[in-house]
Amino acid sequence: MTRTARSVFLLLSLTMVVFGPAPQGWAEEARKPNIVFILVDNLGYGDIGAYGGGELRGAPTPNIDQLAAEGLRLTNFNVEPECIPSRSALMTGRMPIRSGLDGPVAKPGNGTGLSPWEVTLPELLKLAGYRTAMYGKWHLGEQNGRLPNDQGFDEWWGFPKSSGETLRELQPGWTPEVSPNQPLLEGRAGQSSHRVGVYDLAMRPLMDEMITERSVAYIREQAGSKQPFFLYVPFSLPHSPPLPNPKFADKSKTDYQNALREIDANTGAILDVLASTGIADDTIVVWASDNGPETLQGIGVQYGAQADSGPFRGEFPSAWEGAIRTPAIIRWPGRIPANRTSNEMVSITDFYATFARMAGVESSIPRDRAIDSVDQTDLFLGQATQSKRDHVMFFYDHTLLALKWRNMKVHFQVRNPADGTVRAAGQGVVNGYAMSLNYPWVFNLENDPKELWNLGGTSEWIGPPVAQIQSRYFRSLAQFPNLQPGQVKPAQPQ
Ligand SMILES: [Ca+2]
Repeated sequence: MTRTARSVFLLLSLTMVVFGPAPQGWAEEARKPNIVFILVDNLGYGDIGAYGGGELRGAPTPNIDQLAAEGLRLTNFNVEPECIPSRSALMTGRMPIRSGLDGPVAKPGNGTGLSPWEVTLPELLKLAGYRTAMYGKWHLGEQNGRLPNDQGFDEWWGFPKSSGETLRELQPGWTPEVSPNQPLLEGRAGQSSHRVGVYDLAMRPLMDEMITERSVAYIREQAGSKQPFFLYVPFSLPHSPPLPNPKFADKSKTDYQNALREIDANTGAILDVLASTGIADDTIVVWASDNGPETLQGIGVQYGAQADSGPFRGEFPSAWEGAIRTPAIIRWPGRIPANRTSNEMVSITDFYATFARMAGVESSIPRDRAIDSVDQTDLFLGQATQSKRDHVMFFYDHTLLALKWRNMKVHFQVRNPADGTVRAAGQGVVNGYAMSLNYPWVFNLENDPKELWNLGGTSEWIGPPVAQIQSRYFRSLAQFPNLQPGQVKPAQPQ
């Protein structure tokens, strides 16, 4: 083995999926668990009751809080700085920079989006005999060949991009000829997706109800099947514009508060059908947010009382905790101990290896690419108290913004919202800026969750372990080059 090969091997041993033995009795399980993955859009850590919001925010979330009480509540769940990277990480188990999706790069017409070369989570689960479906927001490509039915889902219905586009028709000068509204699409594996409507402003408040109806119908339809299913439910709320369904439009509340109440009710409808069809005990439910809050934008946005990052600083797109730490609840009755909280470090990439193991297809995780996912089965099942992960790297727009290691965090470049209080809607996200640092900023996240006290000058010792993690990543590129935006396959290593 050459020196390079040896170091790459070492790197893989350290950074790739760590498999343990199957838990006791695992193989005897007659039925693989169904998986329902609910992902909300731009909801902050402090928004729901189980994380200190809910009623405090004038928007009780009893269904989500109950789900948390019945399962595992993660308090150190790490996502990516923005929608596309987070969804890429969930689907691939890879840091989105490896997939060319570490920023807002899925531009119309240039064929970008998740490469068909990627082996997605639903593709893995299909190898384990799962049926797969998705209803809601994709945001990983908008053209045939890059849509959910091309990427492992048997069927899907939803919209390919961001809900923010529904505001276009209110914007002065807009004409649909040059900037058409986003289509609503539907598709099945092996066929092209086809247009079934338009996602415009009139449709925006109705979107999550339609997602919920389809999800409930799918669960009802699958409940009697011998095959397990994976249902991915990426809701559109509370992303801007957070317009709730008219059924939830309480005039004494803000749109955002009403949107939170609607999300809770829709979550409840999905949980109810799992119970009424008798499959709740056979079903893992995950409820998480893809990234932290945004300063809501656009015409008609109500001021104030919007998404909240709880005890953390910042908003998306950044690597402040407020952006990259979101709620994540996991329930599996009888298997995942109820009413448990863990502050162990988990990444959104970790569901890939964890579900692969739970479904018995961990040996099918590809070996011809870097996989950053860590199997967290033991932590989730309460058979381990510690995460197998000790760090997360946060890239955005081809830049390493920050690295979390143990309870410490090092920022290399800072992304900030506009300074001061928000004076105009859209000021934060749209007017935000990148800031280079003379020396990295270091924070002790347990002692200082708000990342206010830079310990860079007094924590110089942290340099070597953090540099080692960075080196391992950069060395991994020699064997597994990153995909560039729009690229289908990685270039051969030199
Ligand atoms: Ca998002």
